[in-house]
This record gives sequence, C-alpha cells and structure tokens, in this order.
Amino acid sequence: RARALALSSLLAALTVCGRAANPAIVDPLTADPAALVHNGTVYLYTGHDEAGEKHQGYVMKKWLVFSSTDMVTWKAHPSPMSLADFPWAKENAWAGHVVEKGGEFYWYAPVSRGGKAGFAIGVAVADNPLGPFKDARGSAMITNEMTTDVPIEWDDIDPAAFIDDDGQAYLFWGNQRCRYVKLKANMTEFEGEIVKVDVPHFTEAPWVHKRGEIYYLTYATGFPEKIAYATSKSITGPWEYRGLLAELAGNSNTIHQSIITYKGRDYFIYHNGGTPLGGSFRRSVCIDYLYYNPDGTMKRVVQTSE
Ligand code: FUB
Repeated sequence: RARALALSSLLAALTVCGRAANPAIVDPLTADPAALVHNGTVYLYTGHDEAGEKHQGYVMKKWLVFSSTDMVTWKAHPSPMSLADFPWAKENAWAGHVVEKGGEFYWYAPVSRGGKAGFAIGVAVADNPLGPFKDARGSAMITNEMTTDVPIEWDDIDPAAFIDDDGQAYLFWGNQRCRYVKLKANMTEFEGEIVKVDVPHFTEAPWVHKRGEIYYLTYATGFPEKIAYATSKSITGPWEYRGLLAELAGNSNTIHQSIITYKGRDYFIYHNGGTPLGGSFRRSVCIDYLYYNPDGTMKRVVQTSE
C-alpha cells in the first residue's frame, strides 16, 4: 500500500507543471496559448515546441492541454490532438483555438498540407474540453486557394473563434492580412464571403474578445512581434486602432496572446523564449495580469518574470 501511495503521488507530481513565475510552464515547451474558461476551470490549449537547441525552425507535431483553477498550478493532460488526427495534413501543428458551443468543443487548427498547397485551417470536435478531438470534416475548412490575394503559403493560420451574444460564431485568422468569416450553426462550415479586416500593421495572431459593449481585436504587429489592438462597437467592425498592448516577448520573435477573465481578474497569456535553452522555436507560456482603463482602453501589459 505504501508503494502504491508513493507511485500515485509521483504520477500526480509528474502531471502538475505550473509555477508562480514566468514562464508559467517550463516543461514541456509550450507555444501559442489559447485559454478557455469552462465550468469554473481554465483549459489552456498550446502548441508543443519540439525543435532541438540548435534547430532554426518550428518543429510542432501535436497540441497540448493543461487545466487550472488558480492560474498557477497547471495540470498536464494527455495530448488531445495531433497532426495525425487530420489525415489531409502533413506538418506544422500551429496556433489553434478551442471554443464551446452547445456542449461541444470545437478546435480550429492551422496545419500545413505541404509545399505550395500551404496552410489550411481544419476543425476538430470533442464532447469534453480534454478531448480526444476528432477531425469534424475530413477536409480543411479554410484553404490557401480561398485567399490568393496574399501570395504566401502561410497566410491562413492562427484561427481565433468568437461567439457573439446572439449566438452567431465568427472565425478570424491570418498572417499579413486579417480576415473573418461567419460560421454556420454547425460550427464546421462557413457561410458568406470571407471579409478582410482593416487594421494597421497586422502580422498574425488575432484574438477577439468582448467586455461590456466593446469588442477588442488584439494581434501581433511587426517582426519581432509586439501586440497591438483595436476596438469596435460591432464584431464586424469598423475597428479603431488603439496602439500597442504588449512589447516584445523575451528571447522570442513571436508572442501570440490569449485574453481571458477568470475569477474576477483579467489575464494576458502569451509565450516567450524564457527558459535557459529557450528561443523563438523553443517557447514557453507566460501569464500576466491585464488591466483596463475606465474608458475601456487597455493598459500596456507589464511582462513579469516572477
Ligand atoms: O507557432 C507557430 C506560429 O508562430 C504561430 O502560428 C504564430 O502565431 C507564431 O506564434
């Protein structure tokens, strides 16, 4: 019995990997956080940076999920989805986003189909936030062929879903150009035109949230990236540029933010290259507080290490 108890505490310790400092998760290496608050728990979906210390380029084959009820202690769960779950994908399990609708969890994920086919965005579904998630369509929902005005293979990445107060869901995404499209009620198909979003100096990583009557569109700008934001009275715009929200992330060209409110506090969740062997391709999730001004604008995020 003593041995069994020791083993179970060892297993418990192995699955708890958060800490009250930044980076908040140091092992495994995690990137592109997308947080979801559901039934009193925060689910943190991330990519997994697998590049070796000297490797210059992303090596990302699966996604990870962690959960917390205090934003400090993060429990690691088995990987809920990998490239293999999208048979039409070849590589690059990049920045995804999970939302809940009608008791189902929809994970919008960009993956590369290889070569000129470029990136595409698929959607997987699960009946609980920890998965396992299964390809909901058997094919990509958004493809490079639909957005030929930006002649690069990686412009259809970084999906961010948003469900408005009337239940209508939207998918935002993009690199170099931000776009959105309305989703059908089934969440796995879109309807209507793909619309270009007019915000300045857009690099990638859109994230949309609403607070009170104000819609916020935060996104990466420049390269190395900072985070800028715009506000609107409507999810469909027009968007008013509001300036920078966050500066460069330490030792990483990208920062990829996620914003949530949890237990009365606002959080800015992002990644940096802050572990001893970290860098742009070996990133780690960080968490800092986010503060609003009385007029609804956001204060510049102070990135902390402790
Ligand atoms: O992790 C791969 C890419 O790096 C993401 O899609 C971008 O947002 C940037 O974080």
